[in-house]
Amino acid sequence: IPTPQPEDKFSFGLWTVGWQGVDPFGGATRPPMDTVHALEKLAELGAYGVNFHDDDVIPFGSDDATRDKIIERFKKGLADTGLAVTTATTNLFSHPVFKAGGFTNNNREIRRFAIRKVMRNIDLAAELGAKVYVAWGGREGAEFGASQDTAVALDRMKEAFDLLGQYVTDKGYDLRFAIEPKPNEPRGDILLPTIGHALAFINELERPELVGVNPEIGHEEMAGMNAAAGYAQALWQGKLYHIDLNGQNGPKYDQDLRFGAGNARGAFWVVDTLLAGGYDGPVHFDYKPSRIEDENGVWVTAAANMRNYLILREKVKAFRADPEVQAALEAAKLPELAQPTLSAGEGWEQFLEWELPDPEVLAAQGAAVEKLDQLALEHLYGVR
Ligand code: GLT
Ligand code: MN
Ligand code: MN
Ligand code: MN
Repeated sequence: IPTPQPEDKFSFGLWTVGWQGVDPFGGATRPPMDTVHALEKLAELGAYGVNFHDDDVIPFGSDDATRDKIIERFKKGLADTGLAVTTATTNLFSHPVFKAGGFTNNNREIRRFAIRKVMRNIDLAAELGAKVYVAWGGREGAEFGASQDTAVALDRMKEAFDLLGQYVTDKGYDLRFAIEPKPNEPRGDILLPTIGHALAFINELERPELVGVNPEIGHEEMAGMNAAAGYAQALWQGKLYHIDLNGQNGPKYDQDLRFGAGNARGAFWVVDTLLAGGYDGPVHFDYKPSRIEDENGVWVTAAANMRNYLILREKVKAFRADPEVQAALEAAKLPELAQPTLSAGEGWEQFLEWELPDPEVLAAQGAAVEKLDQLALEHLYGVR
């Protein structure tokens, strides 16, 4: 198994390794982690870059002088470790002011406060060289039917993204937004719950080219969706601007397991999809080291994310290069799907002249996909 290289572009949210283990039933199980210490450890393990919320680096409410000092120290940490800032984002969910949302809060002052918080961190993100700005609207949702007017909330969501698109354009920042869908948690229901909702929303924006998606494997699986298929559609639409890799075991609370744990077969297909689709952005992990681990356990999981990606990448490449797999793909008619359904120059008139085949004969043919899937499993299980 190869070791992590800069060209692998592995990146981590600072909130991942820094997670203190607070859950709805218990408080922190680990002390706060110094950000520069996190940079040093991640660099040592072979990471390429980091992603951060404003509040991960600069505690909420810091005065300007404190903020400047913290940023200077953080920049020095980046320079000393050589880590890139691939991505940045805004915390619009922890402080109680955002308890009922940021961009779509019914309270106009809170909406205005939220957008200003984002603009301020966009300036820092651009200064640090981030190319992607993630927007996870975890508190943009509701638990009660009448408490949120979904259509009007979407108007406000659009207003926020249009304003931010105007802002980065006027400032000349080389920064694109990536909306992160999630079906629920912490809100009962969250706006833009799936990749599909987000892609459709983006089409309604003033500058759709500035906005793509940041799908998280676990969030798709929480909704019972096939994450790889979602990534594939985002790639097909030219909208996969960022990825949050992690692990999940089916539809339940957001587990944020290290990548490769949880649904391992789903992870295999996600890597296959990313390679096939030519995804070349940061390979970013968004997970939570188990709260029953100490700091040593944190670094075990950080390394394991990258190692599992590299293991799966080897397996996917071996699967695709296997002559038996290629024959099985042929037998399952994958190349035939790549042929347009109508022939060159064939319009509907000519098409109507085509003599219909016997559907009973067509129905009797097997799809030959079990063999193909078994070969994939055998690669994954390590016996081929
Ligand atoms: C938070 C959330 C993640 C998002 C992050 C970006 S923060 O941990 O659960 O899925 O990617 O705001
Ligand atoms: Mn998650
Ligand atoms: Mn998360
Ligand atoms: Mn995420």
